[in-house]
Amino acid sequence: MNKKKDFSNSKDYIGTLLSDTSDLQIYDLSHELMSVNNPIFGTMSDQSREILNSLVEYKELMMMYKCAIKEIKTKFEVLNTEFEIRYQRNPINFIVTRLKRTSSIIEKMKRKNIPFSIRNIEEYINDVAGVRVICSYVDDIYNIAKALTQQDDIKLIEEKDYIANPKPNGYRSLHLIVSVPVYFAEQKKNMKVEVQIRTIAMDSWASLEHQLRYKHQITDEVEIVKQLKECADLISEIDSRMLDIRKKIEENSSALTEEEILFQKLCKIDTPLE
Ligand code: 0O2
Repeated sequence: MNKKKDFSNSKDYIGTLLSDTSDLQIYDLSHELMSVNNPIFGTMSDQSREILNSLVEYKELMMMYKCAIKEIKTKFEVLNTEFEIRYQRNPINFIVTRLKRTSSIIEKMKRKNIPFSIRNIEEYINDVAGVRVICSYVDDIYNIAKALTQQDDIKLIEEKDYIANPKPNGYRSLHLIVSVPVYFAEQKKNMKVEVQIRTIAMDSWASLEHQLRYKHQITDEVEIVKQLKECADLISEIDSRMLDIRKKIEENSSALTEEEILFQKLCKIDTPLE
């Protein structure tokens, strides 16, 4: 519930703003401050007003990215449910989503020499909204990516195939930048989402390697980097062998008669849908 506060003087206002930076509160405060009936409105400098306006815009943009994440996540969940019934197995093991932290957005913009503004975030930072999809097998990655990008409300902006072309450190993953329309109460907005699709093994490798990137002054770093690269190559080998084995199992089951296949499908129909 929104609590009304007494902001009879501007120091209280700024103090509250700085000491309590919960998202919702900044949003409430900023809106309240902007209201023409608020006595403080007239006493504010143009600069303060501009800062607060930007805060409101920033929070609104993040809300929109959150909604875009929900749209993309739902699309993958729908595909997973369909594949489960159609092919009797789940191509997706799990999905993780994240909204990029403000500090990471600022850091990335600094690194790329992009001035910080709401418009520049939307235009140049493609991974504010992130959806990571973890699959069992390498062919699932491409099947699920194709099933998403061929949907007529999805626009593929960029594709980076780090599975076909791994990074020198061994990083493997399929990256897509897509745009998805999100319908709000008064507008439709096309929002960019970064989708990373990879196998369970590629994902556990990336998590370990990610730790290395954020730890500074590690002794034996050269050796660790070398070992990680070796692990990445082994993982790639294992992923491809596992896929071969699954295909062999499927080939064997395709020797079943039509009646046997129908019976298997009937058994599967009883599986409760989540
Ligand atoms: P975080 O913490 O995941 O947000 P671009 O966005 O195209 O301008 P960028 O960011 O280099 O440039 O794009 P790329 O190569 O597609 O990488 C984006 C994300 O992929 C990274 O986000 C990581 O999540 C992941 N990634 C890329 N390379 C590696 C790697 O070598 N190791 C690991 N563990 N992850 C990697 P962020 O912003 O770096 O970080």
